[in-house]
Amino acid sequence: MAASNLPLDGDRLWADIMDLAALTEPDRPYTRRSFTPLFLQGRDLVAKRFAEAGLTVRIDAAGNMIGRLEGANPSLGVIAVGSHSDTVPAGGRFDGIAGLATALEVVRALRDQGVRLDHTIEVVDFLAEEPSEYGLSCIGSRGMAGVLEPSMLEMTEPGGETLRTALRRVGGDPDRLAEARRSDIKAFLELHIEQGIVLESQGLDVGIVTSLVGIRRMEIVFEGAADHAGTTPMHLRQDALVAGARTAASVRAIAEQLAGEGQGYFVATVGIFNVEPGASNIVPGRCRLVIDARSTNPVLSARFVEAIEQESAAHAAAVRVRRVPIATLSDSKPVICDETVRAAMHQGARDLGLNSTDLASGAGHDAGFMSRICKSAMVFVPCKGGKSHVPEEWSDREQIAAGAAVILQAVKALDKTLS
Ligand code: HGY
Ligand code: MN
Ligand code: MN
Repeated sequence: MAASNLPLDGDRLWADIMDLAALTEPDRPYTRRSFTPLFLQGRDLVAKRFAEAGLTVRIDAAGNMIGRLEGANPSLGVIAVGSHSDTVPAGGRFDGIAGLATALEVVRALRDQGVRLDHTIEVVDFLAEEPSEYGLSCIGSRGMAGVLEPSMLEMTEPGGETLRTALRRVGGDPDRLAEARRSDIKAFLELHIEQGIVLESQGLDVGIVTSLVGIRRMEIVFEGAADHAGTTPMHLRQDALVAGARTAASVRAIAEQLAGEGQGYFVATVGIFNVEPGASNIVPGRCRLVIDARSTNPVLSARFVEAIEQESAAHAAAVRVRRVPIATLSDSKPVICDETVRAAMHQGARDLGLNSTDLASGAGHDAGFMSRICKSAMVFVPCKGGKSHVPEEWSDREQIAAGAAVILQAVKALDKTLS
């Protein structure tokens, strides 16, 4: 559908996305990691756009930036729309940002049409949706859902700063996290690029998300003995990297087996693999890996954890290194998206003459944590080649505008039906 026929300004929406994309580490596009000065620059830009759109702007105790426009009947509570402005390292311009810009455009379009909702509307830039340097993802939406636990605040980034300190740096307040938990939000809607190939390959305009996978992130550390690479005979080595590499191979093998059983979606990845001291002529004394395992079926996840426990211990013993007890960095359960919000999204697509389909999400999103406190659902738009978390990530202006219009239609409909 041409963006010109849509009830919002697709060019204005696109400009917000491109303006944020310009705020990247120059040598590693597109990178705007949470908690960094660049991230805060991005927030300043977004806060300005929020204010220009007539929103009052605040940072809640969990570090979320929230733009708010009171409704005609504030006692009805809040309809929230949003996503995240942080990126993965060398990621794309649309993951999170397209959803945040959409939320802002919804508010502007309502204003342009002279529509004042009965519900209050809030636009939310959730803090650190991507796995942060502290090891935790969805920090802000966990906070809004009341599950950002005190123990998580003690997680540290490689330089030793705690999440507690970092949260203060971005305007949050770790001592008042209880205030971040919301009970007045009636519905949450999020637009996101699909980060997969279904919509593009089937020529579909939007996907209405049915469920989100559960995600478990585990850290495994092997401690051996650093030694001279030239003078240490093979049988005397305690090479931590060998245990780590064999464990990474086990992750792949176990995941392929579980995925092939037809008992539900299962994937697992080793995306972080550190070796110390990290010199060509030193036998590695320490190896750290982080596993990201995802499934729609908790039984498969539990079987994966059990198998990795056993195989990583065996790999450590085989090369006489110690495996530190496996640390669970995070463990989010699978989420079923709300039927009422999904129906409003499908109806919005039909009203706009767009074709929509139901679609499960293999990616995690803030909408997952928001489902703990309100009716929550998502609209996916196609992304080129299904690629995401890479600089080539792309979605067309018209595709994003169409998805944003579905969100707009759904917000207007829910404003009437939720009350
Ligand atoms: O990793 C994810 O699933 C999301 O893109 N943060
Ligand atoms: Mn992402
Ligand atoms: Mn995202």
